[in-house]
Amino acid sequence: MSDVQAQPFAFALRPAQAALLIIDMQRDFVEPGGFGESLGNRVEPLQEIVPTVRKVLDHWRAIGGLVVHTRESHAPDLSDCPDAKRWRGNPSLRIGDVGPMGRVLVRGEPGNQIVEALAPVEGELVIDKPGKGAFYGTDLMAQLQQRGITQLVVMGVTTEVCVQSTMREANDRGYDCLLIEDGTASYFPEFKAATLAMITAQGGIVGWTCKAQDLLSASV
Ligand code: TIU
Repeated sequence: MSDVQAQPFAFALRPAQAALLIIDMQRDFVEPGGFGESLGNRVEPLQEIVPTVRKVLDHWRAIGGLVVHTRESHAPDLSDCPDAKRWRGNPSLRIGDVGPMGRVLVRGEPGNQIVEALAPVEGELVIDKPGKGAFYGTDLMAQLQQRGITQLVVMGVTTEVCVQSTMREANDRGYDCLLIEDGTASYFPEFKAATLAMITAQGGIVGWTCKAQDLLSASV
């Protein structure tokens, strides 16, 4: 056990029972020409966290911890994409449309791959998720239970959408979650700040947050 300096108070990390959960660091959101940009967003704030996510990923790999990557993705026939999700708003590219990186948010397409710097390696789990939360419509919980995981160290994008949804789902399922502040990003800096604040408010109502360096400095 190792105490990580965190908000709203120290996080008692048990590395053998903890997984590193990296949410949706896929080209669709992080690179120009993808779904994120089609919604009218600038992707630069998401690109900026890649080196920090990599640093924590390298550390986690070095200590032999379980790594779980997720991708927001749909089946090629879009059978797992509700009409409400596909037709909402007025994006320049809808889910399933062909864009510069193939079909948007469709499994197996180039844009659906995790960015090269963070690509999964053998032995790491990759969870394809049709929703914003990583537990909805996936076997994530069964995979974690099989491995005795009770704590999640969370990074990825976007802070207030898929990261927060996943942390809330995890919280309700009994997981302690520690979000790496500089390992998560939003297209809207003010939404990121608000999300970090609401996670740790009320005695950690959703979980904990800390800087990447706080995790790396904790002796494990
Ligand atoms: N649009 C946005 O901020 N996020 C998403 O659509 N998905 C994820 O957060 N992964």
